[in-house]
Amino acid sequence: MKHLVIEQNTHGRDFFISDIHGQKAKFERALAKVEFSPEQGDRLFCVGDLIDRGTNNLQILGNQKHWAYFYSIIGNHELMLIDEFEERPLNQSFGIYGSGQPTTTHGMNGGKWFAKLRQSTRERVYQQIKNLPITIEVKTVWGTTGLVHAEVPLGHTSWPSFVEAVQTSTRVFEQALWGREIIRIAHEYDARGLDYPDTITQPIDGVDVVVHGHTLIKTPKRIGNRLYIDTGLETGELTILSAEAIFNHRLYA
Ligand SMILES: [Mn+2]
Repeated sequence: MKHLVIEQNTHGRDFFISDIHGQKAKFERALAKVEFSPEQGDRLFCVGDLIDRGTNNLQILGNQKHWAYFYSIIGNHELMLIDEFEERPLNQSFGIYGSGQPTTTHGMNGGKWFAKLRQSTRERVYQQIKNLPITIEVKTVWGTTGLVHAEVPLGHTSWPSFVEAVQTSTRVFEQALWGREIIRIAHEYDARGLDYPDTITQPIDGVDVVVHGHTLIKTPKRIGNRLYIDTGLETGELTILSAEAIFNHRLYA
């Protein structure tokens, strides 16, 4: 899977969102809140998990595919879909042909909609998702933003080395898409009212901010230069942050 470097936006604004999970109404409310305008050059970056749980998966995927400047990286839900498709490239045992066979990991995690699609649609969705990058780097006037779905694993303190390790190490790849170690440590320290240890606040070099989704939180949460923005289920609304807001620290403490 690719790593993508996106140069500075010379026309409009850049926005970051995560874990849309097929929820069209929430997605549209988030865009309306910031008056998102692709016509004026605004760009949108999703930190993975476009799909599953909601009922508008194909529509969100269609938006990602056809809108100008709607980028997304891959999340663990996209990864589960890829695994499901590659294991069973034909959908004979699912959906309208369903025969009570055991479901897949993807199916158990909000992904049953995929098995119900006709085969040509499944192939199209698979191709789109398989082509999503795993990491994106977005240059902005204020600094560089790195995007990866779940986390940069503990002990990785250089963005360029991490980006390379994701490509070469299965373990790092899986942690990058599924990991919750850093935020779990932060929650433990929060619960005890203690300052975070250096192991998790040590900045990741070679990038100014790293944006993550994946782990549900009440409000956007910063740990060192890692920023977690998945508020989609806790508050019922998706968080959408502009690059300007992120770098000026206006929307998170
Ligand atoms: Mn996730």
